[in-house]
Amino acid sequence: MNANIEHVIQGHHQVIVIGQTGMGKSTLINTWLSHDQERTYNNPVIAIPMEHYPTGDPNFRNRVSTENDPNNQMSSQTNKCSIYTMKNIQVIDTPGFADSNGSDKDKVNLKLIEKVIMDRGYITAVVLLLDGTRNRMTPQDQYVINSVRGLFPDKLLENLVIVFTRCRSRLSLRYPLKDFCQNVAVPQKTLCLDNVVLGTNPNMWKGNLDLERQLKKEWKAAMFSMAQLSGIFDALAPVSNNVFKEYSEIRQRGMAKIDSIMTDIKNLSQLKRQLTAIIVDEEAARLTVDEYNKKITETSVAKIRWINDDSKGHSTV
Ligand SMILES: Nc1nc2c(ncn2[C@@H]2O[C@H](COP(=O)(O)OP(=O)(O)OP(=O)(O)O)[C@@H](O)[C@H]2O)c(=O)[nH]1
Ligand SMILES: [Mg+2]
Repeated sequence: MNANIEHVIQGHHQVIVIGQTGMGKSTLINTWLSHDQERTYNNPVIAIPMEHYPTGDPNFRNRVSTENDPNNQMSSQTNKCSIYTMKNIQVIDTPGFADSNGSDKDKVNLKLIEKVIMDRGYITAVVLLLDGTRNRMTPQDQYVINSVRGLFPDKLLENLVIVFTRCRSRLSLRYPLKDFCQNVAVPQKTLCLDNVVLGTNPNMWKGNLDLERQLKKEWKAAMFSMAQLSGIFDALAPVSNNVFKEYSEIRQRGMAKIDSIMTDIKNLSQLKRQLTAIIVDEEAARLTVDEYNKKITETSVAKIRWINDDSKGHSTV
């Protein structure tokens, strides 16, 4: 435990779960709570309502969650940070990045995540969810990664844990982890999890012995992953929100500098536009003068010719 953080509750970890929308954050938390409560596949904890389990159990929630309609898969299901309590872990569910509601919504969500970290006092780890079946970083992944880098100080990224969802084991892991380590941070731990049980309609398997046998296996694998996940945090030093505050201030100062540079650039562009307009005017004026001079010359020539025509005997003109 970090001695600088006075308000760390001994042995109590605070973990924030982040990731692109639809990556499985809420499903992971329900599975995690089920592991904590030693539940079976046919009696899971549903703290966060989901498509096939629309009724949430409020006993596991520290704060009122405002999940959207679980049947609407088009928009982010989680639009608020909610805290769920286990025996020695508090886990914070967050709204998904690259939200299908648009980037303005993302900015609001980033503020929500920032606020919840400030309010919590310290964070033990960041659990980032990525789709383990993807064999390359998508632009949306890149967007999530940039957001994570922008939001979290390096100190917090030292306590990064990646859960690869839709991926039962390392054998099916396709994600370019090397790229991730080079571009973002080296995670403390990576885990694979294919959370199919809570994603399947119970009406589909209830009473079907063969399917139930398969689900039991899937559940066992998921519970194993959850045990591994819960065991990671004791080895990590929690990061105080002071680090976050400092980083936030540095970021704000940086943003203010960028703003001022942008204003300078804007003023310079305006100046350039004005100069261009002056040059164009000047060229137009010069053209007019040139045209005028040309006209005068042509007129003079015409006049000279006229003199020439009427002055027989002159040889010079
Ligand atoms: N096959 C499979 N499906 C999953 C897994 N995790 C989640 N899903 C499904 O993916 C969908 C979205 O899961 P959620 O847990 O709501 O995702 P989320 O990250 O909380 O999404 P937002 O709240 O919108 O940010 C659901 O239909 C889940 O059943 C997984 O590991 N494997
Ligand atoms: Mg969610």
